[in-house]
Amino acid sequence: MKERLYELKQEALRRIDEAKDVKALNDVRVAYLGKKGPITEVLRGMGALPPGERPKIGALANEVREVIQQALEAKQAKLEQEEVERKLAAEAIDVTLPGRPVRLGNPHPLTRVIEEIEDLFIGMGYTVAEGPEVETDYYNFEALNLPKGHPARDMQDSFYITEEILLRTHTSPMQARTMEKHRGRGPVKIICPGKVYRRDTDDATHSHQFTQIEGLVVDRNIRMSDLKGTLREFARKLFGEGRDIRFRPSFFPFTEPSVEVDVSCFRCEGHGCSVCKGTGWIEILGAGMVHPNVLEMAGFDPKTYTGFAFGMGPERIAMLKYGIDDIRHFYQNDLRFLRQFLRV
Ligand code: FA5
Repeated sequence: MKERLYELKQEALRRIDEAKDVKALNDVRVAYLGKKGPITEVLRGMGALPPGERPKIGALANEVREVIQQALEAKQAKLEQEEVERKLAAEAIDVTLPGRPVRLGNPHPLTRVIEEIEDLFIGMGYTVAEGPEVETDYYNFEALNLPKGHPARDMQDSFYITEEILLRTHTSPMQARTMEKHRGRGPVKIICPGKVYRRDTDDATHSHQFTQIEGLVVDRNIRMSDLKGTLREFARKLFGEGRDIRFRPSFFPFTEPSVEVDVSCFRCEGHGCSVCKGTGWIEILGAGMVHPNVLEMAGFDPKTYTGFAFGMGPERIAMLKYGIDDIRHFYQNDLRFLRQFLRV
């Protein structure tokens, strides 16, 4: 029996030594020290020994069990330590490695132009107002002196949702909405940027969805000269000092008189080039003095109050400013186009 115990000890120590992980070690523990293991079996068979032998064999069996137990614990500690070291090695951070560059997003060129125009007017004391893109026929047309059936409605081909609701065709409904909020009392001084929709066929200069910025000033004694001074200031800040503007007679049902506004060509200084089609002038927006009917419908007394309004298309302005030849570039999200406007 002594030999059997000796053999068991050697065998167990070898298998402990060979165990590659905690699971294998556990298998060895169960195999040698478990209730059905060989050492327990040896102890059970002691009854067959002469009584003088029993204490010696019992002590030896306990000693073997103790040795195996200790070897198991030592190996377990070693395996755990190795595991920690493996993890540390795997998760080590090399602080000398150069960082991965973070690719920053950048404002869309159109957003930049809109923000630039907003800042410019905020600097002149305007506040920014925003209104709904899904608009009622009343605010989009009727409150702007365009009753149902008015032929000038054809100037803006519309996307109707119901007979009374449509996608706004311009930002001018914000004139009526803002004045109504002021309940007949000036001053009103706002700009309103936002998306607008028209059933226009897409081409290099037209889109069915585009943006506009509306401006509205209503107070006592507002004159056409105030409109001209404001727009001249705007043109100089946006296109450079030395720019001039000119008014050409036009027609909008909500302004009287109405004008188209041109800026002197910034490419050729007014001599004539391909940008200004040889005229020396570039059209940038529509404007005029708020029609008395519009003031009245929004609750303002046209005998006391006058006002001016203007509406521009930031896409067209951005195209001029940056020499972009096709409006569709703004909506196609081609990174080759957008990356040309990275802010540095
Ligand atoms: C208007 O929409 C008027 N509401 C502007 C206005 C406001 C006049 C206040 C008087 C007082 P118009 O239809 O011209 O006007 O459009 C204004 C600007 O929107 C144009 O100068 C142009 O820059 C831009 N625009 C018009 N249609 C399109 C289109 N399909 N695609 C891109 N830009 C367009």
